[in-house]
Amino acid sequence: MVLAGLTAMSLAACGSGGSGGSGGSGGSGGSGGGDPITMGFAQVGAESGWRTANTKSVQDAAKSAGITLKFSDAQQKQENQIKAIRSYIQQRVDVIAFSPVVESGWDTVLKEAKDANIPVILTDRAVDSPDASLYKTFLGSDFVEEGRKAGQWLVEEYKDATETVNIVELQGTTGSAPANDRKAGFQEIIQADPKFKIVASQTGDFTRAKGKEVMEAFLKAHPDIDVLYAHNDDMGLGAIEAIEGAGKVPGQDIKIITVDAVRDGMQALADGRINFIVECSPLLGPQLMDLAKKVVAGQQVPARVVTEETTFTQDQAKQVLSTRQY
Ligand code: GZL
Repeated sequence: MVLAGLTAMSLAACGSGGSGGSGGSGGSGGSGGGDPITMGFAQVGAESGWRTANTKSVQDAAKSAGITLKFSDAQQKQENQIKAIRSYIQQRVDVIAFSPVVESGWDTVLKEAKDANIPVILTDRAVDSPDASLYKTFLGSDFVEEGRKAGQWLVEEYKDATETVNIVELQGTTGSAPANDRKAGFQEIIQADPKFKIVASQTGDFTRAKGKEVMEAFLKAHPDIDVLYAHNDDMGLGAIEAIEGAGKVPGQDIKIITVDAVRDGMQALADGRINFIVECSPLLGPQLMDLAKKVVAGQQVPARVVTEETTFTQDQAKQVLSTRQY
């Protein structure tokens, strides 16, 4: 009777959809019996400095929290992430966490996790599923706001300009939440002034190599580029190689705005080769482990946990560079 009562209470406390995690007792921690929790984490890949820092944050935080971590790297392929999630369901982990490489195509596998009573936490990137009961919470940045911040700096930087400002844009991975939202937020701000023209916009898949390749093509097609807006530092750093290869001075001939604020990006900002960086923190590990413990224990958690982040100018980068964790 007592056990039945306790089970009923924990189910009632677990909020939207499914049970808090008492079904996923494969990690033996799901029953809330104080045993270590087992988390299955399906990472996007290792495409950027941001991703490397994010992986380290998750792995270090799991260790500090006493959570057993099963980790997979999907090499930026959705099918690999889906395979990894299915294997975690088979292994009956207590909780699954992942950063969806793209926004769509997750409902089936998330339903399988829900049917197996294994709670899912979205971290870093979101999904576009209308069924919010398929996951317990989303922990990550507001990418639209990051795009707005990039646009607001540009508007301020060119407030006295009367000529057309030609912009090229290196988008993140096609279909990913950060690419869609950083584009939308930036567009929302600059469209207020017709002098801002995006003359080319293409994905660089968040990597340096692709960023360099696409920027080389942009430079050939558009000899009069004024600004580059890159959705992450790594593509911006690749583009800098292309800009220098074309005999132009990054940060002067072509002003550069990026997102992330990883060490190499902040170094280029301090050196004057990037003009402005919008921070996107990869250090999600501690908050993720905290949320996992609550979810497995069947406690209520907020549907959305937005990470705190700021922006950096060249002077600010010089001041903080030595203190950066990643
Ligand atoms: C953003 C994250 C993005 C980074 C890129 O939260 O998903 O993916 O901005 C990374 O550097 O590749």
